[in-house]
Amino acid sequence: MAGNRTFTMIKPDAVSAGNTGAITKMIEEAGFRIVAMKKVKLSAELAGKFYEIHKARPFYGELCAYMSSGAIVPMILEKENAVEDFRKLIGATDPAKAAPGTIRALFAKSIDANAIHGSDSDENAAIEGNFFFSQFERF
Ligand code: 3AN
Repeated sequence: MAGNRTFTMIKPDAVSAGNTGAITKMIEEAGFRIVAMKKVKLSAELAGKFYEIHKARPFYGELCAYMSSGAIVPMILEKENAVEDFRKLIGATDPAKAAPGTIRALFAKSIDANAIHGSDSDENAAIEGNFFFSQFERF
């Protein structure tokens, strides 16, 4: 059975462009409830830990440098079929391939500065949510 929670982060390009509010509005209007949310800046070391599963990929170093270059807004979200529905709302990793109307099509600058993250499985959603939020930060 599909889970009802996913994890997201609004990435540095979208936060610094002032799109946090517009993106959060789209998320809520799509029927997701915000369970937890904050604004933080990762160190390169913490970004490296978060993206450890991508360690072998050629863009790992760049990705960690990018994700620690500015503030991000991590959130835990709730909705039926959350992981799959949220991946649809954000669109493809490469904004040039993202469907019209998706968050990445509207706000992403490039394949690395792509505005937003969405967990790819229930298991990773739980791991990623636990990385950023304690039990006292979920409502
Ligand atoms: P998604 O975030 O859509 O699940 P993944 O898991 O393939 O995409 O990649 C994780 C992150 O790594 C992406 N959000 C993106 O920022 C970055 N990334 C993916 N592919 C590339 C690439 N070819 N060049 C640079 N960065 C990439």
